[in-house]
Formats: sequence, C-alpha cells, structure tokens
Amino acid sequence: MKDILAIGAYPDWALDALIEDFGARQLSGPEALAELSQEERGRVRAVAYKGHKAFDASVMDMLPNLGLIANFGVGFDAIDIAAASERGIKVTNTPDVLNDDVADLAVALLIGQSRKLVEGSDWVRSGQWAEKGEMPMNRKVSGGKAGILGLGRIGREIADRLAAFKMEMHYYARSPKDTPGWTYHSDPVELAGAVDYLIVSLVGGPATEGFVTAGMLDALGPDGIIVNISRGSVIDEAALLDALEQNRIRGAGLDVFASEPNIDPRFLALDNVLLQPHQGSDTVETRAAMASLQRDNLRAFRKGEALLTPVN
Ligand code: 8YV
Repeated sequence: MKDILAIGAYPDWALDALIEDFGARQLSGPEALAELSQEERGRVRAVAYKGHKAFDASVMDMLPNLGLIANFGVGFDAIDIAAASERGIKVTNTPDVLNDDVADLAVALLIGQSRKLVEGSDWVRSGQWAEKGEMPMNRKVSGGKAGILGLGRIGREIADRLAAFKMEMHYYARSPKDTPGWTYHSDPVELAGAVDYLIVSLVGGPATEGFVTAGMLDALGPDGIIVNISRGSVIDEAALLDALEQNRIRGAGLDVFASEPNIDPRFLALDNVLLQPHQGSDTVETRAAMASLQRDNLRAFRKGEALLTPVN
C-alpha cells in the first residue's frame, strides 16, 4: 500500500532507499498530485518532501489523511507550518547534520571572493600568468572584521571558523549569546557598519523576507563583502544587485538566490560576485545523513513513536 509519497527531485540512491524502506511512490513536485486519483491521494499518510516549491494549504488539502511532512533539509520555509498545524499534520526537518558543510561553504565563499580564487584559476588557465606575471592583488581575510547575521546553529559554526582566522567577531541575534570577546549588535545596520565581511545565516521565511536592506548594504560599504548561505529571500535582491553594479559594496559570495535555479540574469554580468548553485549541504556524506534522518522520522511516524526532529 503506497501510503508514503516522495515528492521532489531525489537522487537515485535516496529514492531507492525510500522505495525499499517504505514502498514510497515518487512525484516530481506538489503540482503532480493532480495526476493522482482521489482514492490514491486519500491513502497518503506521509510525504518525504524535497524542494523549495510551496507546500501550502492548497497542497495539504489534496491529501486529506496526511499526518507527516518529513522535509529533506533544515530550512522549511517552503512549507506552511501554520496550515500544517491547523490540519494536525506534523512536520520534521534535518537540522544539525548539515551545519559543518554549510559553514564550510560560507567560509569558502568569503575567502574565495576576497582572495579572488576563480579569477586566479582563470589567470593560470588563460596563460595570463606566463604572459603578464602576477595577477592583480586581492584582499586579506585573516584579522578582518566579520559580522554574523543570525547566530543559530549554522551561524555559530561559521563564527567559530572565522574566529580561528583571528577575525574580530561581531554578530546580530534576537538576544546576546554567551560569546566572550564577540560584540553583540541589536541593530543589524549597526552590525553591517562595524564589519568588512557580513555573513547571512538567518532562517528563511516571511519573518526575514528582505531583512538585508539597501541601508544595510550601504552601511557595509565599498570595502565590504556579503556572503549568503541561508535563503535568497533574506536579502532585498534588487537592492543587492544595485549595490554590486554601482560598486557600493566590494562583492558578494552567494549560494542562494530569490529565484532558483533561474537566477536574475543581472548577476551573470557582474565581476564582483562568486556564485554557487545552492550546494551548501550537497556533499556525499551530509546528503546521506540528511536522507537517513528523513527516513528515521518517517519510520518513527509509522511506528507511532516520537518524531526525532519535529518542527511543529
Ligand atoms: C537543500 C537546504 O538544498 O537544508 C536546507 O535548508 O537549503 C539544503 O540543504 C535542500 O533542502 C534540499 O532540497
């Protein structure tokens, strides 16, 4: 009996495990639910969800017996949690197992952008090294001033890494944390004004939409670099593009965008951005851990046991 749907673009190994463990049936996205009969939809008790398309009330109402949405990912901004709770639907996510990878990528984006690693590689490959000599100078990272916007689980991992680069640490969070020697800013604009490197690690969703404003980018200033590994929605993207085009900030390292994977083409014309395809957690090791945690939640739900990582 197919009571579990795997909705989203799963790699074969993850889908195979969902089929083997639960006899799951795959759908490409929530819109494909319309292809199922009412009877098939009525049988569905749980969804293993992977993706960033909206899983909202209208989707939930197509699955009248849904009891669990097990999300593949820590961020659940695509899922309307209030609508799920109203319907008695539990939601789980995959926190912690991806913290290291996402933090590693944030640091890589920061260093890669400041030390111009892509340009350096191009300098070698294009023969300019042999032809012209040293590449144009870039900018020092160690000992600089770093600002973490959102000191949650991932933000903390990023901060710990940057502190090891002898950086002066600043952060914004809803309340000060136990971080001796680091400077807390209750005002995000003040944080941006105090640092050279601003790393965005706030959760996505309506509460943080457009949190990084033009004013914050101007406070960061022409020497500043912004890195985003959370959600594109957290930054006012039009304001970011304006600031980059007008060199009002030095650059950006971005793994996430407002519209993925069809990002705003204005990004592609810029030479002061380092762009990545939302690959923060995309290592063999971490994706295996995320898939396993998702399946553990499905298993617990099936057995009527406590969910491992509940959201609501
Ligand atoms: C994944 C993510 O890209 O965990 C998250 O919140 O954004 C990423 O790890 C995504 O969830 C997988 O589809």
